[in-house]
Amino acid sequence: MAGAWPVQLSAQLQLGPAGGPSFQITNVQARKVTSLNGKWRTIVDPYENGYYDFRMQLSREGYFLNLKPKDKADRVEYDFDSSETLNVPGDWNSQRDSLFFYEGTLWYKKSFDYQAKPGNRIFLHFGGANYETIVFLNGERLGMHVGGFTPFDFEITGKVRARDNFVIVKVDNKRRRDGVPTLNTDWWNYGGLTREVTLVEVPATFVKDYFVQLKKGSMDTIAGWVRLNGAQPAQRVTVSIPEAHASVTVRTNAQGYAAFSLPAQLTLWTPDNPTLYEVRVEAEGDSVREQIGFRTIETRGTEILLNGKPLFLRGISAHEEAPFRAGRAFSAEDSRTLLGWAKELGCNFIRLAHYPHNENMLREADRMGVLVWSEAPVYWMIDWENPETFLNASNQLTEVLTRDRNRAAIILWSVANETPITEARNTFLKKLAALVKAEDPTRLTTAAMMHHEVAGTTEVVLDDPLGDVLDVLGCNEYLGWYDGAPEKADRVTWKSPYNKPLIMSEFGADALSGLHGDEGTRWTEEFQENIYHHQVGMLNKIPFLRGTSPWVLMDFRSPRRVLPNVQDFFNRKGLVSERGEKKKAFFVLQEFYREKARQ
Ligand code: GCB
Repeated sequence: MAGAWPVQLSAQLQLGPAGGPSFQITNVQARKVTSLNGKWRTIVDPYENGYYDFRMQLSREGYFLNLKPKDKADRVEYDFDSSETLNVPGDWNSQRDSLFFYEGTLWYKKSFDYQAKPGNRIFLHFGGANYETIVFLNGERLGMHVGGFTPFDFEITGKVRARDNFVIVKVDNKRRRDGVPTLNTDWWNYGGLTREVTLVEVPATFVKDYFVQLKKGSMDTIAGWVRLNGAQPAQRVTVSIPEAHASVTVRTNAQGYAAFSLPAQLTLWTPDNPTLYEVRVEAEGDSVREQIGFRTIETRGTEILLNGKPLFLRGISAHEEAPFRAGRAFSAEDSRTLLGWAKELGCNFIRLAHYPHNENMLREADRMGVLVWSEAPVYWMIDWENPETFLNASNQLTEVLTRDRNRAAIILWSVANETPITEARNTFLKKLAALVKAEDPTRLTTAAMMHHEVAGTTEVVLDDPLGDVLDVLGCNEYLGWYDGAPEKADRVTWKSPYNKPLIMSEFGADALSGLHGDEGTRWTEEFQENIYHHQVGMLNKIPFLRGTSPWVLMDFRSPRRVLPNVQDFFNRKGLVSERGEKKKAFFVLQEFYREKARQ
């Protein structure tokens, strides 16, 4: 193919899993943004023909070039502009029947004009794309991101034109053994540009990031920091909370960083009274505002204390699955529906399994007063020995921490779910937990771990060595479903060598909404209801139990769930069906939580 070759071949072939950029603008919605949501042209490319040639070298006719025939004899074997469209944000699987099971590469293209204010900087922002994303603007490669659930940005200052820009995105959701998550999960591997895409325009030096939360152990002092990015990193920056008559001015250093401390008399954020304050961060040439809540969270022995008071976490686990239309959830409305059901259950807490959910969810949780467990997609079997896999996991965790560290709702960072106890895994997860603590000393760490029975006794023990470094123990158990009969729960006694609070992070049973029978008939609502009755009896007897988040709020799609006429590719452990119907067990949990709230 003749003509200018706009990209370097060698730079193209970065195939490693941990190519994520560290650059991330926070609180994007408070900036000057232009949405690129809507219909994008798409090409399905299972053989990656738009990327590699027949020698597996970067193709010189790649789709990222958006070639057009130069004359009537010219051969170009693709055409975005007459290809089918998909909506962004949105997974591809639920939008087109032929993509239902698709796992591979799909190309997206969008054209746009853009007039930037001279001197300003422009970024192309992705709220999330699953799983590996390579982004091109006007034929030039901007970079790659790995990980399906966290935001990323590419600077396009000086690259974006007033007219006829085309952004082309290669999204590949093939599962990988060394990926995070890895090959096997129990949820649908929804692919594509699953979250919003925007252009963000900021001043030459701008407020990139800040941490504004109560100082650990204090209820009247905010301790935080601000980070500027740009050519003039040293500036005066004022952080203020007008409603609380609190303000402090600091000077950022040559790296654009300044720490600050700010005394403030605040009404603390609680689930019953989720007070948010407008916080302003004003540098010399840029300012950002955000609604932020303030609360403390700590443990004392087996207690969890919110604002110094013991608390029971009346929770529920949830996937990022869209109510009523099955697919990846992404909107504020989706979040409000899911959190609304949780509130109806009597919840003050939600476990957002098994990966970072979209930002709307966290913002709505802040507003609606629902405490949050946020989780890294380190699930089941990960390539524990692989340093690239560790980098990948820590990168994804850092990205979600960066996005959400000002959300009062988040009290727990979970590093993993149901991972096997081995030396390599212990090292991997202890390192991840340490990273979280270093990044965010104000919140608690946890993980959903496993338990075991002591032979010849009725004792069930949670003694995973990971518990040593975590603040709160999480445990998944399926007594009555995968593990014995429902009555087994009546007999067991729970033990743990740790003087730490326990959250029963999962228990439950499948039931097809509307399927009825006696309580001994599997898949019926009555079977599920019965398991919940036995669970409640058992949970009430665990002295160090400080929370529950049963599995799961709503039925969700999973390729592992194949039983015809019952599962039909849905995990049916929801207390609510994907059509919003409440099952009988919903009301058992609701009653348990009413009782807990009364205590
Ligand atoms: C688990 C997993 C969860 C599954 C659930 C189940 O332990 O953590 O992701 O969906 O069990 O339904 O088997």
